[in-house]
Amino acid sequence: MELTQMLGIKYPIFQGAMAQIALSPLVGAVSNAGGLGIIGSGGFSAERLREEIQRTKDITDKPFAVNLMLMMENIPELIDVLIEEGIKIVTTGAGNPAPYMEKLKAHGIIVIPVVPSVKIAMKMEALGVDAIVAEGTEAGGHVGETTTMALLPQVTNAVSIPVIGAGGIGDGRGIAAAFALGAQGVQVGTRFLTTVECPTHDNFKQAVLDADDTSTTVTGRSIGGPVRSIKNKMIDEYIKLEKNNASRDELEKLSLGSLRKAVFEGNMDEGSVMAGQICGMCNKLTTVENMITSMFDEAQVVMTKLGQYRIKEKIGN
Ligand code: TUI
Repeated sequence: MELTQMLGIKYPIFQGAMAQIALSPLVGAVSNAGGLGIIGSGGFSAERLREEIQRTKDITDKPFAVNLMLMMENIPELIDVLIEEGIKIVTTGAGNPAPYMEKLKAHGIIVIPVVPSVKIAMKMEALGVDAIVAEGTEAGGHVGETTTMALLPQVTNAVSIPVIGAGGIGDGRGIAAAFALGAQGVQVGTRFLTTVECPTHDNFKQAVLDADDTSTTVTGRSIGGPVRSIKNKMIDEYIKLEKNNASRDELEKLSLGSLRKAVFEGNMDEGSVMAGQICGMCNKLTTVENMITSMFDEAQVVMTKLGQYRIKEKIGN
């Protein structure tokens, strides 16, 4: 079945479930525009998740999903809430959803994990998930090692369920490229940071608008939690600590609460400004609807042009 049909959406685009950012204003706008809005529940209590689901329902009557950040300790409580609220699509990140599969499937929930490698993609397919988001290291936040360009064709070869490409996709060319590599859809995070509806502090949006292709870096590898974010004073200090073999405690002390500092307080020196490498191309503030429709319009133009490309003429044959 087509991915769009399976999920009841118009455009095969997921909005990345960015922690503290993917809240009802953004999620509702994406679903209203025909994409799949996804609530990021990272850092939420059960009651906070319920509130955000209800707020989203006030904005849209279209399908939307909830993402479970599996490093959280209260996943069972969050699952009870999303079942009670009638959520039908769940994406997962940063871990293995195996312990929760039986319950989610028993409630008819579509489960779509985000994976960073072929090995984990195959493990997820064997677990009975419905589709997979294959996320390359270009993405923001918690990332794997493999690039989207290398990951997507290998994952689409390895599994027979639908694959959604993620990491470094920010315009119609990126969508066309993901399709060329075998994906049925895309997940986009960073490009949504420069939309009117994105509920971050203006300083956060400005940092993404101002960033270039080399503005991000990955920290946290030394403690097994690699995270991509825009370089700033906090990241410089983090890198120094990592070079000096600082303990997990020291590193966590520096990054504790730093995402909230950036997202809500607009503190661009001490905050964690998670964003993907495509931030260098996110230099215009647009509405969510405009962004989604123009991305797919552009993808269609690119794909038509490529369809007319005659390789044999180019090589004089
Ligand atoms: O999860 C993400 N991106 C995230 S989560 C996040 S919240 C956070 N905040 C502060 C520090 C660290 C995290 C920010 N960004 N993307 C999806 C993703 N999932 N990337 C990689 C994975 C992943 C990794 C290992 C998925 C599965 C996995 O292992 C599964 C297994 O079988 O062990």
